Amino acid sequence: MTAQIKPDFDVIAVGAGFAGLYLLHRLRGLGFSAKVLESADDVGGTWYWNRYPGARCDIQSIDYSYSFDPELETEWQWSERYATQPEILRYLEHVAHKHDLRRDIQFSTRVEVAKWDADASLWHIRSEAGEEFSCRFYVMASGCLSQPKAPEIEGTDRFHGEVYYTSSWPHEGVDFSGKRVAVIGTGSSGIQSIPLIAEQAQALTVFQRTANYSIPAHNGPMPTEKLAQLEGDRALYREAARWSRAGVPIEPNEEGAMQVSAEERQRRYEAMWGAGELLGIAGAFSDLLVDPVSNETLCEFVRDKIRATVQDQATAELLCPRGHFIGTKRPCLDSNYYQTYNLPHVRLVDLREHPISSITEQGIDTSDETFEFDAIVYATGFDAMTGAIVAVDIVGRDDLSLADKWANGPQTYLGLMTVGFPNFFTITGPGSPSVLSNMTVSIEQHVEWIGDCLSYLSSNGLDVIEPTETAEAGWLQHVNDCADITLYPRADSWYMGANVPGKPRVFLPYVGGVDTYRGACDEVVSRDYLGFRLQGPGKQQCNDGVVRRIQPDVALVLEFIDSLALPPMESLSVDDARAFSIAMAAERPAGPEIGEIIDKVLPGPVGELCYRLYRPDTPGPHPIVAYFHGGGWVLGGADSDDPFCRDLCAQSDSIVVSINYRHAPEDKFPAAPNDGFAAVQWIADNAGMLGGIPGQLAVAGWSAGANIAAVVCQMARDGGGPGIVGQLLLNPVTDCDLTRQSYIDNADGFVLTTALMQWFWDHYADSADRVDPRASPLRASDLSNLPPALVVTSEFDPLCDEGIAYAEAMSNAGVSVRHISARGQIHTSLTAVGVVLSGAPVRKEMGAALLEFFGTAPPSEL
Ligand code: N01
Repeated sequence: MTAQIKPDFDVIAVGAGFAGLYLLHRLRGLGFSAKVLESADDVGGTWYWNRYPGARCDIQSIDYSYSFDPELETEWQWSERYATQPEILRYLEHVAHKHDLRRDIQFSTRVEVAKWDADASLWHIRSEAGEEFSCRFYVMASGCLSQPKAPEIEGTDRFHGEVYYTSSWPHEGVDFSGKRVAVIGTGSSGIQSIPLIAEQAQALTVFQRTANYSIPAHNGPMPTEKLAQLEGDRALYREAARWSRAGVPIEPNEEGAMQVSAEERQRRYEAMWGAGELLGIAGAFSDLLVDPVSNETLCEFVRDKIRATVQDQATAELLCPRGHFIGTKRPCLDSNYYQTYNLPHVRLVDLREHPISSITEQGIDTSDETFEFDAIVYATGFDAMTGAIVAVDIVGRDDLSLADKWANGPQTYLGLMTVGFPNFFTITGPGSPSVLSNMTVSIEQHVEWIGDCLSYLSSNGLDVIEPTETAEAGWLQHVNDCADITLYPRADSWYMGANVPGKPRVFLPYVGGVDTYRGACDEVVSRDYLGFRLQGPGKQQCNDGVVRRIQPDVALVLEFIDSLALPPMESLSVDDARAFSIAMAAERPAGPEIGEIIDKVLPGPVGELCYRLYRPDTPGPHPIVAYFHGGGWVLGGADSDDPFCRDLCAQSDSIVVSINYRHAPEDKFPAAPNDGFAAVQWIADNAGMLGGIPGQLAVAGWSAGANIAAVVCQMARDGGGPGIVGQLLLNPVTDCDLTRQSYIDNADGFVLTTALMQWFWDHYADSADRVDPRASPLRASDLSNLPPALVVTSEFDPLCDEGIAYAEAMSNAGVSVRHISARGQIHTSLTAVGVVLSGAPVRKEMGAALLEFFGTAPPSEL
């Protein structure tokens, strides 16, 4: 495909808000010809349209500012901590004027169709008025919250009074003095406007469908401390924002809400309430957006504040949000919102109890009341993130329409591009941090990435770029992986598309963080535009692949471990390695509460063996799982696997007996399997005494422990018992061959390294012994008649291939085997209970498999 025809412009962008303005400036600077098409008659985007009373930013003004122009930084002074809409609009007008941007913006022009011309490698754009343009690259800089959603209320066109939408407020303003006013909707727009409308109106009735969490803004002059921080070193401050979690430089909190006392929690929440920072809400503790119990503590704190503010307790209760976790619908920042309900002329109507049946000529009818109004204000929100994009009929390769492609939810690579639509970019598109971040920081990042990309193409004789299917599917998976470990998907929010009837329910933005996201975008570039197909006259290049394959929480653990700059375990003495692993284990969350934990001893082949018994809190007797801990036959003990054993006990409603077999190098092979076999025999013989059900015995193990569990099954088969109903093998060591592909692919960087595995084997077994099936169970000449097995392998584990090989070999020998391949997990992550949340579904499946071994159906809540 070659570009023969010269288009009207290198780039056409839709929208003259924060994104379009900077894009235009940036592209000009890079030498591209660019045109912005804007439906309004001036610049401003969202700040042009949303002129309702009380409209302000809710990220502090100095953060909600461009950083690309150092001069602008000092010449523009914000008058308030949270700037009003008129001031932000003046700011954007100033930027447009200063950089002479208006000359390349065509106003009052709504784009209707954009069509890719594959033969000419360019986009044809048509406006509503029928005007046509062509361009090489087409960019939607149309904003995430710019396509108003229809109110979806019966009879909206019948009302004879005044009608206003917060999303397109009259420029001349509205005087509500002496009027009876209705406001429908209590999201950010409603919550910001209600106090000011109440100041004017003779009577105000607020129709609330879902109560929202809001905290006071404590607006005022710019805080001097914050200003000093910025002015101390502007470049440093802005760079810190670029590499922060949400686009504002705030130190992340590493502590969970339940890790501190109730008094300390209250103190932190009071501080958060006093600070008036939207990002401070979820930032009060590290786990508020992932842990329901922690989150509920903050929900209740806010409800108490509402009860303390609103005098009428019935109204206060209606204003108390329920049914969604704080932060999972976008929370609000307000000025006197709850106080407004103490005014005698303000009334709240709960639409859950009294739904609107119709808008009438005179007002609003609910299921049991008729209201008359002079004006109705709709603050009913937007078709967020995708609405404005698919509002244009965008047609890509092979006549593919974007609306069709995204019918089941948007698919993008990095939230920047989408397969089938070459040379088409979205700024802050779905799948990027966008609405979960300080928009200005995310906008600047996208503009700069796109500018750099176009420069790269032009300087390399390339003119077409499009992501690959692999890269896009991988990114979508990553976006979902990030969302799935949070509470976000549980809420009916616009983040989930749930506010628009018929819109697919998918999590739209990227919740992995601005910093992580920027890292991914940079990495894509540094790896020769990984996941993009680039073409030019007579040439093309493509380094296909997926930029983020590790589960996001596993990646955080790896980052943390990296930051400790530890010496490799295999460089330590055995004693030091043991001391280190004990110290690491002490830092973890404890795991779930269960009925009882007992430490005792049982007779081993050459002396007593310690065991730890975990009993569920349900009435017994229970089946028993004999468990063998991991640690390469050298490290570990009951403590090392304690959280995982608790979890296994809770998930499987079974007694777990964790056996502390003898360790190498003091006791080399075959001490461990001999101990394991003896212990399992003893447990089978003493099941009743342990509170177990005789005959209901399974074995389980992780890593070297799974090796012992597998070997015990073979020994029990060959030794005539005891009967074992199932084997759960998590990342098992099954063979001494360290040359399999997974040893090469995952040799380093995922905690268990190939070198460390070599170290374990060297301590455990002499070369001649390693091929013994009691060390390498995969080498057994007969794998038939073994208990049913669940084999779990982790994608980024040197042991992955030998686990799969064992599962296949058993299956080929007629054993009933299920294999779970844990995507994005490493050797140590599935046992990291309470840390690696993405492992929870696999842990649940392990519990369910044990129940199945015991012939018990998994409880429905599992
Ligand atoms: O819209 P929303 P918004 N009958 O969707 C209700 C940004 N923003 O314009 O929750 C009755 O949040 C709906 O009820 P429910 C910010 O990101 C920023 O307020 O669907 N009620 C909800 O209460 C924000 O999140 C600022 O049950 C109906 C409300 O209308 C986003 O824009 C300021 C209804 C809509 O709330 C959107 O905010 C303003 C119906 N048929 C906005 N349909 C800043 O401060 C909808 N509702 C920067």
